[in-house]
Amino acid sequence: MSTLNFPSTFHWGVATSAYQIEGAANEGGRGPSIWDTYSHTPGKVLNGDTGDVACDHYHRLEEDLNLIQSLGVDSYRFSIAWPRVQPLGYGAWNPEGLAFYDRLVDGLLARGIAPHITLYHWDLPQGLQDRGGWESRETALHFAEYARVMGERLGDRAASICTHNEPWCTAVLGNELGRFAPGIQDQKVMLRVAHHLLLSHGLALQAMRGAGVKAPLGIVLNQSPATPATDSAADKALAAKEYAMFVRWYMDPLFKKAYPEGADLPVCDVVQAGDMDTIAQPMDFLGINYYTRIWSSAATPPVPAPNAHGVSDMGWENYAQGLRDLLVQIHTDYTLPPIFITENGFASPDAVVDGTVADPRRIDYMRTHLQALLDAMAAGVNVQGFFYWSLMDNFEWDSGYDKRFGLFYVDYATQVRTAKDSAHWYRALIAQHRAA
Ligand code: IFM
Repeated sequence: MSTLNFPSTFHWGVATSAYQIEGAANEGGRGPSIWDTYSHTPGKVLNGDTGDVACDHYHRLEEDLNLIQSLGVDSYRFSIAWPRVQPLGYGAWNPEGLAFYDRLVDGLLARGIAPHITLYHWDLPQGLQDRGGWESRETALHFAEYARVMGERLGDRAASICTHNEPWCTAVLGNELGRFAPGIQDQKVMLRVAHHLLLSHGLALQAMRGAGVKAPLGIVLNQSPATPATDSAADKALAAKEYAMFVRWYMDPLFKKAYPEGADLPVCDVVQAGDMDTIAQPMDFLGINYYTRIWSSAATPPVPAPNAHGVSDMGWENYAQGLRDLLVQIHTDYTLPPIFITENGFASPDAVVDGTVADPRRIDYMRTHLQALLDAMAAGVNVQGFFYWSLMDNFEWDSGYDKRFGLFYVDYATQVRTAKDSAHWYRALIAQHRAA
């Protein structure tokens, strides 16, 4: 541990999202989201799991704030459930929902923890999906209004506000592959959704800045470098294409005002004059979520990834070097604001034995990824903080409760949280940096 020497100004945090932990799906005036609809559709989520109860965080707020504090982190990243504060996504606001996030933010501040807010972590109000969802330009306009209201309400107390978490997942997993809500399988819809997500980000930044919101504003993207499986021209071309579809499709509009060449995607038919200028608003920070790399093999059958450091319970290769490579690549390709690693984490089939949870592979994953982060910083990348995903085990989307990413084990039958060995390790690491 002592070899991980981060600057004293570095921020340490943990991350969650609303639908994955809050529960109380039908309480406190919350409206339905697309994830309520999707998870209640038979066959969509493993074991028929839903976020109805999840970690019951809505009712256990104080206990969970104490858990966060017990780690010694200075930062907590969470998302606001749009349908909890505005049940339909347009029209009336819900005072009870707004009050919940006031309590969350104030509870963090009272414990000396900086609130990092995500406005959209995939739980679109069903009322907006019924009007076309992100395929409709109207949704981007509603999002900007939602951002303005939340910015005015919480912006004075937030350490940062991010518009979207991982728009690639919303667009591709939700609207092209149909694996996530709303479960659409249509590439044209995916392209419209991706564009409206980016547009809504730009409109939201304009709206918040116009309203005088002082909190730093940005977006969170999931990114991976793409490694060609061999030196063949076909594998190299595939890697370039996959990187363009996954990373550049979002980065180029945000930082270069254009969609990239080489992504092998049809022209998006909803781009209007001025949109690319709107999207490319200056940002105060960029959040990067990193889990693994893309392994690009054009062969049939594909050349398997080496997986020298094993795979997580998600089947994702443990490849820490990819974090360094990715950061150095985007630092070279774009003029970037300060970066936060807004998610990085490892799923393993944990179990409580005699009151403890041994998770050495998660600790190894964290240690090697933090070392890779230091390597990127040594190469000149401006990274200001790290958020482990996730504070506690939670609803892992189409995998339901089957996958455990948490530093705290959650027994869903009793809602008892148990610190895993990784929680103790992270706490010690942070304490060591504070002491130094
Ligand atoms: O649980 C998710 C999170 O909601 C978004 N980023 C990836 C995590 C692990 O799959």
